[in-house]
Amino acid sequence: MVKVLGAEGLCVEEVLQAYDWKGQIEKVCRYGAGHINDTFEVTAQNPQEGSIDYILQKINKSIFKIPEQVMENIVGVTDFLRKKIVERGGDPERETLTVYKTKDGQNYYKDSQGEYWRVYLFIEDAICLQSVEEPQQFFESARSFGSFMNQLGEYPAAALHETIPDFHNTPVRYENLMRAVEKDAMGRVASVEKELEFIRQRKEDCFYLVRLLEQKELPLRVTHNDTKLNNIMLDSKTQKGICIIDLDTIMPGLAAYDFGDSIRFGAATAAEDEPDLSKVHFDSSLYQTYLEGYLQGAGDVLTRQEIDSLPWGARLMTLECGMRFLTDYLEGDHYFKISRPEHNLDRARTQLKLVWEMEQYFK
Ligand code: ADP
Ligand code: GN1
Ligand code: MG
Repeated sequence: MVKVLGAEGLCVEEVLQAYDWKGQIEKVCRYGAGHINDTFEVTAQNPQEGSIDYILQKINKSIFKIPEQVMENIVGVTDFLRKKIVERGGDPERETLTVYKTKDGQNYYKDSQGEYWRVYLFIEDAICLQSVEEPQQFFESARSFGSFMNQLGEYPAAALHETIPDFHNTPVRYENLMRAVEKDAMGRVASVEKELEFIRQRKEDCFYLVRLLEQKELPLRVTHNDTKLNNIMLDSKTQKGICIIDLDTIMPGLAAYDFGDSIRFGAATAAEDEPDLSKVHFDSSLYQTYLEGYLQGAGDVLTRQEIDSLPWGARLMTLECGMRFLTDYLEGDHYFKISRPEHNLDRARTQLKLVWEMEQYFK
């Protein structure tokens, strides 16, 4: 009997049948700290090899409207990376995600409820951090994200589907928030006037990067777009970046988006959802550490203007994420997973506090 934990109402048993596992399935357990998909660790027992793990994920199709396109992007990019890893003598099963195919040779399984599932090989002997423990870890993650963008420089960007339109279009995120304020679906607007005022004062800032893009001052690149620290695995022994995961939002974007999103999450003294704001500060020393690692990893591809845009990436990705959390709070928490009533509000507040401190630092 397979032990299944945290999958009430989902067709896990049916999904398990769709795959040829390399052993007897023992356990399926909810896993990780992602805000979007439903992630499970599947443990199989093999008489020769012992325990073998897999990652099983139900794709969030209310967010990723065309899951087939998400999978096409992921398979395209990981196939491309796999070739490069093999050429340099690396281990492709640890250094990029491997989509494990169904019995029918498909990259995903659509269950009888219409939900989309995928399986990845589990990246073994690696850690996934929720916060920086040692600056060196942040440096290594920066190097990996920088070199990820560098390697994808030759990837045909036109082949990528836009899995979430306007994902990092900060003015659009601002407008979405204003629409949520107008609707006030949950009657929560009155309690967040202070936060809204802070954001309204920064309306003009929201346009900074999109304008430079429009004016062709900044080039579009193939970017990850969700570069927080728990979307990279570090080798348990060497602590070096081994594999970049969560490839759902790989799309054309700006280097400043990837850089900024890492800073927003990693260069902070407290968790993204810390309710006690007195604990939340921007850590400028971690910022400098990340900058150094990112520039090293990106190599010589970044233009002068791109390098100059990185601090704006940090400010705007943080402001944007704060606006997204606040929008979700006002709309009734339908986007980000929450585990307490004011979770999204706490998240929004940490982001806005970080923005304010970044502004003082980058003045
Ligand atoms: P979400 O989109 O919900 O953030 P992720 O793809 O980031 O989902 O996965 C959630 C978590 O699961 C990650 O933060 C990581 O801890 C773990 N994870 C995902 N893929 C793998 C993998 N191939 N090997 C090991 N752990 C993984
Ligand atoms: C989500 O999927 P996850 O948890 O890695 C979100 C990011 C946000 C982040 C905030 C597809 O990332 O954009 O920055 O939460 N991903 C999506 O923690 O919306
Ligand atoms: Mg994730």
